[in-house]
Amino acid sequence: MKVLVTSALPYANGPMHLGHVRSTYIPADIYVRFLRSRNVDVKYVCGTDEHGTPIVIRAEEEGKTPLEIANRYHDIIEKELRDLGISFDNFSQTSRDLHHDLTQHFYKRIQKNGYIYEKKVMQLFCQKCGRFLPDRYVVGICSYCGAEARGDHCEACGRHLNARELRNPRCVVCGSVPVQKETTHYFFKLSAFSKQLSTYLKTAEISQNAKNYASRWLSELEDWDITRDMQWGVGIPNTDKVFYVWFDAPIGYISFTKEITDDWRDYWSGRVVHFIGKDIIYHHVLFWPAMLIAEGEFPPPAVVQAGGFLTLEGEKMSTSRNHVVWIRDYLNHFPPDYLRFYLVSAASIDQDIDFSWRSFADKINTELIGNYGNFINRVLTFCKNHFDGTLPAPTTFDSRDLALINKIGDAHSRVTKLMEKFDFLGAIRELMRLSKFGNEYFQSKEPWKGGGENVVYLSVNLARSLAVLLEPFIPFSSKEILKQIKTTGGWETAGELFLKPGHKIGNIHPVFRKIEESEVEAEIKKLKEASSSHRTPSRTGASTPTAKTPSKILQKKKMIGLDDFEKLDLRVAEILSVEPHPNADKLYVMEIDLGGEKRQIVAGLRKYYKPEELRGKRIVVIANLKPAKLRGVESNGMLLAAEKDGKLALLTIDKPIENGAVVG
Ligand code: B3M
Ligand code: ZN
Repeated sequence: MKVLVTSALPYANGPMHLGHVRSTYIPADIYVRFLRSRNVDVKYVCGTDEHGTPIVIRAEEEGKTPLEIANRYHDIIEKELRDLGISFDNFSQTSRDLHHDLTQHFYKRIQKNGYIYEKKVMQLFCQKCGRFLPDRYVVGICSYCGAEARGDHCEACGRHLNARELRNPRCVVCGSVPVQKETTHYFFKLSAFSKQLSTYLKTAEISQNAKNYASRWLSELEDWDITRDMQWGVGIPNTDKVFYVWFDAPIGYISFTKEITDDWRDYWSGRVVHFIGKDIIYHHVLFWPAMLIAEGEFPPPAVVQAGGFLTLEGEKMSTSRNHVVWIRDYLNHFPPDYLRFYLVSAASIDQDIDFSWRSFADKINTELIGNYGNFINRVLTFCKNHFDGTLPAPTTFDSRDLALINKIGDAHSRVTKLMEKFDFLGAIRELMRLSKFGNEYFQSKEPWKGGGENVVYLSVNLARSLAVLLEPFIPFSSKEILKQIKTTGGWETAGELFLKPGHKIGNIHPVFRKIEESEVEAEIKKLKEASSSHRTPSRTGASTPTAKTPSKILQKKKMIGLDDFEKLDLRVAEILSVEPHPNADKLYVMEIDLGGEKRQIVAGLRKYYKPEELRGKRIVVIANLKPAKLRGVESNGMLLAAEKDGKLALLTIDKPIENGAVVG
């Protein structure tokens, strides 16, 4: 049976960071390497998702074409992922002709089968920019949960949104309030599939988190607007519009297969396995299977595995605050296998986990190196030094030898079953237990006291088995260890004593290096510096640390006495007027009343508030801050605001009190 594995297509609008790789690329690659090692006929495809508003917005910001941006990030992302050992058979692009042709073919078949209809709709239109505002061109408040959301999706409640469902919408480019304008759109009849999707959810191998999430939506499936009034994307035949990026992107899974093999239809009629992040479950277990059923040529995907999220040092990752670890930076300092090992062995893939440099170093130093690396090293060194690198013929096995032989066979079959069930955490734990058993065996047999034929013969075989079974997880070091042992891989041979007496091992040297405490400290420092220098340049008090618990706050800023606090002259002020800053598009120039005294302050609020929302607001300001010029305009004080994850809220006064009242 042919197997086709995919990872979600990264948007080609920026480099990769740690959060991207954990949920989809590393698990998919582990699975694919496992299948290849078992000689399964598997292809692994992926590529950059190059349509949609994120790329266009980035292109506009940089004065480039969307294709230039897409090509640039396609190359960067591919290199980063391949350097991490992600072994795609194809890493393509959705901007290619083949993909456009296949998308249109798909659409025509879905239409012919009666699942597309046309409808006049009202869409948000920015009069200042002179264009419709699809998806990420607009931001506002999610009408379901009240959080700040983009036009197509609310991250807080996970809903797929229509931009018109946003309260208080604004154009992301110019900040204007859009108007509504009529346009004709094409809709996909998703609502016609609730029965089939309900059966699908019950029968397919879908990770439990995805099943639970998707089942909730089955009874409220709405038809899906697949049209966008913009230029960049796959053209809808006979119109001047393009498909919504989420219509064409999953078709990429098929077009990228078609690009590399004439047997693409067989792969798509075989077992298709999708690895995704948990934020795109809706698209993969509802939209996409329905599209496939509607198109009619291929069955819906057999497997969908949704990975959890990663936080970094206890906080949500944020590219805007630069609270991230970029893959390139990571690779400049540490081996790819360390990251792969850590991300898989920290928790099961469907769980959210926290990446901290300290726990990373601990896990690598104690488990990967202290246990496994140590076993490999001592066994191969002993074989080299005492048996001239040649496997001796064993003598009669005693009970400990036999226990080891059994362990190798048992672990092999257990790990195989766990891998088949996508339980990579279970598999790696099993392998670490086997390695630990190997260390204990070697130690207890004391081969340095003489004899040692059985120990060396069995231990070098175990070293090989471990390297073969760990290859999907840590391919670079496995390759090196297998080279040192002078042998090859092959999953099925890892449960036996594959190496025979007389086998000569090659040159040896330690494969792993310890992570030093100084490296951990340097990384933590780098992260702190990067995120503090990237905070929004504003006088809003936005650099207040955001953390969940008081103890975390205390970790970030040193303790102060009351006298330090009393140096601040905090006052209630009223905002009288708000004007855009003449030279800075993030700033407002505001006039405030401090109880008889009027002042001018400059604040970076433009992204978050409209002038009319600010006028008349009663806020808290630091009144004794030395005046400073911000982009040429003097600011006489600083207002207080709270910021977290790109959201910002002003501190306001909850009861009437005079302007100028002291806050303390
Ligand atoms: N481009 C990236 C994401 O939302 C999006 C995935 C497409 S998969 C077909 O994670
Ligand atoms: Zn606009």
